[in-house]
Amino acid sequence: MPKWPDLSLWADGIKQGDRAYLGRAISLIESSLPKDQEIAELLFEKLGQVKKPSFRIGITGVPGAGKSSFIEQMGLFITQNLQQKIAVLAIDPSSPISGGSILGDKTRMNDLARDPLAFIRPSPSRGSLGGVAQRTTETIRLCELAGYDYIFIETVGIGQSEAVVKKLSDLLILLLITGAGDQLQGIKRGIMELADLILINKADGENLLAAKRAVSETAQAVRLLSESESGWNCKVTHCSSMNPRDMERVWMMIKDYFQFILSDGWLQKNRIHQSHYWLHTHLEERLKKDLVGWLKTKTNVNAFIDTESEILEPFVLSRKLYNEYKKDSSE
Ligand SMILES: Nc1nc2c(ncn2[C@@H]2O[C@H](COP(=O)(O)OP(=O)(O)OP(=O)(O)O)[C@@H](O)[C@H]2O)c(=O)[nH]1
Ligand SMILES: [Mg+2]
Repeated sequence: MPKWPDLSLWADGIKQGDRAYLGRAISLIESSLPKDQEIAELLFEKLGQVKKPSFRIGITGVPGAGKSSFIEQMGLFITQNLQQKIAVLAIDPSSPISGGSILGDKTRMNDLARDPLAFIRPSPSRGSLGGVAQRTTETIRLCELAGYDYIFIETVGIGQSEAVVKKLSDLLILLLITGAGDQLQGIKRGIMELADLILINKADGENLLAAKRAVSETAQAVRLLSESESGWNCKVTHCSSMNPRDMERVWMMIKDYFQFILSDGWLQKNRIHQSHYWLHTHLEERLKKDLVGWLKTKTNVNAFIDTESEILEPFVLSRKLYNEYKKDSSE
């Protein structure tokens, strides 16, 4: 990466939809080097506001539920039938080392990756869930500035990332498969409350009947849940990524949902809520970094702990240290 890139060139490239510039800008965002962060901030200033409306779709479900396959087929449906652009991102809270399986061996989204209207970005490979998700908010914005109409965000791993992806998306789709085991029931309930659309997936071949049965059971369970903030009633249907007709049918449901949240103003309202949430998260992160950095410079902290005759309550000790930190920062 050049020391100080020509940001006007980068900004123009991104706005013209140049995927190479987009990729480079995302790497900049994901970098934890202070210098890169500074450049990224300047780049955002140059880029200005997103002009084109976009839709953000989170996809969650147990490992192997068929998320990547669904995104690929739905993505191809959108690019081929609607000639609109789609970007695919991933959130991976679970494996900072291996990264997500969005580009795993099983499903590389080969066909979609070759589509000039699609952009696929593997999951960020580093950091905490909060940190990764924060970068994802900026990555989404970059994709929108580059003119992508639909942004798909695939979660990798289950149990931690759904609440975060909910905060990143306008629509959350949950993929379930029949016979996935009862141990998931507890988790499922919590996630079902967040979902706007539930797909009983892999509804093909011998599995079709069982999937259709699961649709009515799940629809009953959903009716018992409390009403969503948007006022939308979660819909349940069966789906197979191997069946192009299912893509069309599910697409119509996605469209209905967006029409609903656009007409009652929820899309905008929710995005404002989400921005507030991420603003707070960014501020907390900055403060935390600052405080942790300060603590590292305080070689006497351990001595401070050791010299106390009694072990101090962490609560009390943290207050003492925090006061000292505030005193140091105001000097
Ligand atoms: N029969 C059938 N198989 C499917 C369908 N969708 C996906 N699969 C298969 O299920 C396996 C997992 O699919 P993926 O799309 O990788 O699932 P995923 O949820 O993205 O998996 P992870 O990212 O590893 O959590 C692959 O072998 C797919 O070929 C479907 O609609 N029907
Ligand atoms: Mg996947």
